[in-house]
Amino acid sequence: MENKLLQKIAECVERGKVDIKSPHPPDMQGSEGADELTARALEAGIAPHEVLSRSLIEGMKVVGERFRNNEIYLPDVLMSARAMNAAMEHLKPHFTSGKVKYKGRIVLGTVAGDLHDIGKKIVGMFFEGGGWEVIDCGVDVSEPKFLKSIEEHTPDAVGLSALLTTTMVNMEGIVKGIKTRYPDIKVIVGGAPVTGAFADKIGADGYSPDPQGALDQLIAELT
Ligand code: B1M
Repeated sequence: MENKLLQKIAECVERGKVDIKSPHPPDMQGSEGADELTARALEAGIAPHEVLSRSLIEGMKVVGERFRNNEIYLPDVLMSARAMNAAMEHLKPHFTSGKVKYKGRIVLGTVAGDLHDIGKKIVGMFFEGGGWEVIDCGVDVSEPKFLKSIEEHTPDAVGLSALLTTTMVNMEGIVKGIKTRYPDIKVIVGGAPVTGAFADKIGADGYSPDPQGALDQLIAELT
């Protein structure tokens, strides 16, 4: 029953089925979507981490492969992103600790030119779950925007995300700008095309391919 439910949620992400009211895709009209099924999975006691990794991330992997192979197009990918976001709304409270005293503060953003925000939001959820205060600057965040947010919020760390090979190069200027003005602030980078070697080359303090690794690295850097 658990596997079946998780499989159904993954299918909703793959097909872009947001909720029961959503008319897309036509052959799934009237059936529950990522929204309702995720709520049901949590009610049934399935761990939020399981839903995230086995349904949402797995479903999105399939979407990426189909998009790369020209089997689906941008509007389909957008519907999948909506379905994933609807599911994530249910998971979010389970990842946040609810602690009043934060362990640290991080400014997060997807770098200039890049509109992908799902992975960055998940990173934010892990940090909140780890007791950090997260200031999410959103997507398409330029160096001046990061600097303004740092000035305003005085974080311990900044996290940069990029999903495109054409935008990860924008990380270099942003990292340099931050490190020049705020040498003590730790800067960590991530996102599918980013590698440890690239992070070293651009002068970032840390890199992780996944959210938990980013959290662990920052804790190690700051203690
Ligand atoms: Co785009 N897209 N997209 N897209 N999209 C990719 C990234 C792509 C790989 C698809 C493909 O071709 N197979 C490809 C990039 C190729 C490349 O550069 N190598 C691509 C392309 C080409 C494009 C456009 C250029 C398409 C076009 O217009 N022709 C365009 C660019 C728009 C722009 O940004 N300027 C575009 C647009 C979009 C949508 C808007 C439709 C939508 C985004 C919606 C949204 O985010 N709200 C979208 C989506 C959904 C994808 C795919 C299918 C899924 C991305 C995703 O959300 N993955 C993606 C293919 C894929 O990745 N399979 C693709 C799920 C998410 C949980 O994983 O984001 O990797 P991810 O995050 C992970 C880790 O990377 C890591 O942790 C996260 C959780 O596990 N991580 C960090 C991320 N940030 C981190 C930071 C850290 C640490 C870890 O520390 C700070």
